[in-house]
Amino acid sequence: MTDQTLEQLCVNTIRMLAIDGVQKANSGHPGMPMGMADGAFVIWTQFLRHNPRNPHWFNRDRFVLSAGHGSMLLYSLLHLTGYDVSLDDLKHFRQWGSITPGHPEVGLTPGVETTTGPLGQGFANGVGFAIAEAFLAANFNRDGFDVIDHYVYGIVSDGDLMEGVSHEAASLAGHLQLGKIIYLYDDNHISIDGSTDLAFTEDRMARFRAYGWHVQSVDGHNRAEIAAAIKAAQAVTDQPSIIACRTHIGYGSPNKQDTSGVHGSPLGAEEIALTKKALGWQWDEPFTVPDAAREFFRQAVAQGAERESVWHDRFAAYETAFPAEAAALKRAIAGELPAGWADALPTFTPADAPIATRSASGKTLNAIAPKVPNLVGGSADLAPSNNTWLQEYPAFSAENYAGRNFHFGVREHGMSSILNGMALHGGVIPYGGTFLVFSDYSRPALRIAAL
Ligand SMILES: Cc1ncc(C[n+]2csc(CCOP(=O)(O)OP(=O)(O)O)c2C)c(N)n1
Repeated sequence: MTDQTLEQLCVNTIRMLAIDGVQKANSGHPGMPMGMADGAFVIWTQFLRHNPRNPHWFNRDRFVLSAGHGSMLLYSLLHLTGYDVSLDDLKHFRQWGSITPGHPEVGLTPGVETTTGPLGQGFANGVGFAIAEAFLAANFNRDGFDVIDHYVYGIVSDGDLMEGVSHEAASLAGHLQLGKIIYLYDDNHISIDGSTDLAFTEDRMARFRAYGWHVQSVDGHNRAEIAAAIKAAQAVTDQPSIIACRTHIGYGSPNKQDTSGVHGSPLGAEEIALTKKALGWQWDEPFTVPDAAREFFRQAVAQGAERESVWHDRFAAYETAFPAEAAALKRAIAGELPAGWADALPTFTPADAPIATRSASGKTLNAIAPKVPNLVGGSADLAPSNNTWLQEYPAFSAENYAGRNFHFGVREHGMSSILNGMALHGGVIPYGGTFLVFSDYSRPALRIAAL
């Protein structure tokens, strides 16, 4: 088998697992996984540094499937690359009690980095991942010891880019020059109502250029082009990257490709048979994973173990050279608070003069800030009113990622979704503030955080 034929077999395996999962559940979204299988294959087999046997390895690259309805794409990749997601789990897609719900849920499925489904939020969560990475790298890395150094990859869809929260997060990410973000945009011209021409006609990539992003466009089914674009994106370190991949939703389905009909409905037995024929898929049995494809994907297990082990060696050398920093970083990663962190907490009693809750909050934040160095946060342009500013510390900015105070701008939904990403990344304890009346704009992210 040539490399190209093997790659094609692997990509079609992803497609077929998604088709079969949705067909068996009799609900779900096959179109997006079929269209983005090439792009996802390139990220997951050529770029993503992860360890399927330890989804919690701290320095792993993060992958965000912002278009969460394409969950079968992610579940197929998790299964194929060797996470604890079995073929049986794929067969129980969307079933009560399974680890493969309709949309990805963090904490339920190994390898799922964030809960997605409400479009746009995953985009912003990824910005939070990148901010946490930048903050930890700036504070803890030392010359020759890049112990924190990873990318944030993601797949974002038309729906993601239509939602306001992605506009807010993209604007801030460009301003902050977060170069570790690399998103593939599933530019398939289709959403639920039909063509994106019905409601989404601006020049999307010009918009991202204006935000300060590095922008490229490729044929989303040309894997060499996609890989070259990701390499080019990696080389640009002071701009987030978006790569518009012109894809065909439902790729391979003779009658449903390029239609909204394949977005959120099973293909049906007849169309599956036709699709198999069109893709040159020779197996009748659903959920078939050809041995050659499994073997190829499963290289991720040995590679992942090796990558994590190299990182542990680097961390051990760092610990010898910088014991205090290493101890603080380990504590931050473990989510532990330093001993005595509460000693400086102010007390408020009924005998005291009345105090506004935002003043009490500000006093408390500033009292514990020196003791808890990874406490970071800010406000949606209301820092002086909400008392979120940590007085003794600088701002987080493109010039200083070590700063602890965030200017989120007037972007409540973006701020809160970014905070969710920062919290999920780990290593930082994020907070955000606004007035209660404006917190309604944060509500979708608060709801997801509460879940
Ligand atoms: C906030 C939010 N609103 C509505 C939906 C329902 N919904 C799911 S997918 C989708 C749009 C699909 O278009 P696109 O993002 O281009 O995905 P594709 O059709 O390419 O799979 C919508 C409106 C949602 N998931 N989240």
